[in-house]
Amino acid sequence: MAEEPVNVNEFQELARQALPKMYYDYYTGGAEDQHTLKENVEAFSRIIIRPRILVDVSKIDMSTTILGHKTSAPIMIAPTAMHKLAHHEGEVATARGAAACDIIMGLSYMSTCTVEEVASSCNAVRFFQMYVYKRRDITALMVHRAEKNGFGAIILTADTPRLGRREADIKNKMIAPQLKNFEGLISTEYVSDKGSNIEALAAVTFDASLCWKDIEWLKSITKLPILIKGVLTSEDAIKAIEAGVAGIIVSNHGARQLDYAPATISVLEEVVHAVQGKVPVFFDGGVRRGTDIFKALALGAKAVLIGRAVIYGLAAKGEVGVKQVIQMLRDELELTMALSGCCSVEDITRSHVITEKERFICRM
Ligand code: HOC
Repeated sequence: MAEEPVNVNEFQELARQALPKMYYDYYTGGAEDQHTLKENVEAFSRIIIRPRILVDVSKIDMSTTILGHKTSAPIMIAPTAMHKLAHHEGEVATARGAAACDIIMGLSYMSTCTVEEVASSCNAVRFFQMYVYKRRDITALMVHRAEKNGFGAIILTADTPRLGRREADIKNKMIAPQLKNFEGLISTEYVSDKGSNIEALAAVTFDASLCWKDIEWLKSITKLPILIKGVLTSEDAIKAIEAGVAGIIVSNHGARQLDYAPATISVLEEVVHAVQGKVPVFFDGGVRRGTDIFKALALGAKAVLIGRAVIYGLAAKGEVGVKQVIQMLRDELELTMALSGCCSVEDITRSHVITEKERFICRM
């Protein structure tokens, strides 16, 4: 029997073995030179943890509250597209994994199971990720379906006026299936002779004219709290607060949009400072270890969203793999907290990490 994976990187290898190359490349790939893709992961390794000793860590509580929902850990499943490309049970398996671990799942607009199927599959707390389509009637319908099916928040992905250039998808002629949420509304089996059909589909559906004033429109059609995903600067963080969002997600879309955008962990603190505690700041990008989660929390994130790692678990073992990946990251976070002298997430403070910039200043 093959050895059990002991970390996320080993799950990635299992996913590579399990998936057709086209789908593995779709999930793992980043934009253009993939500079930001590498940086998202490597920037974590330049942040050092400052542990404290002789603290009673015999009991560790990782639980936290996210927009009023109690969760077992400051970890959420990031919304990622088309889970049935990874596993035949798709987002239903992911949601069940989230429910078993008592964490929140972000469901993608571009899911391969419908919002209704996911909602009726388990009792996971779910947030609904969306794009704004040129067809506002379809966008509004999707928001209402999410509301009706008990989703707890809307995550507006705001960094995608166009799809980033993912060269592996172009070479592989990546094809998206008919996306279940849009069946009977629009065909997503859009064919392009340019290579990847997902790029072509995004071009015909996503509203590239979307801007800050449109948050007002979104607020007018839903009572759900709105999180804005894709913030990388203090300027946009301030605009997001002015627009009245309930939270901010620092994200570069898994480095799949603008190459040479900053590694998310390198700009988290800038955003946290700009927000001044007015709304929670969440984080995604490059998380592979519990130590990464600890670093993001120390730099001010309320919780961390996990994207690719969950897909690797799903591709390798379905619902069980999702559970194992989350459990693995929770265990690693718990160990990091114990070895750093933190009994609860509130105990993790800015003084528990030192960034590369600070080390550089110390040396001067
Ligand atoms: C079919 C259009 O967030 C990604 C996803 C968005 C995909 C658009 C799919 O691949 O980054």
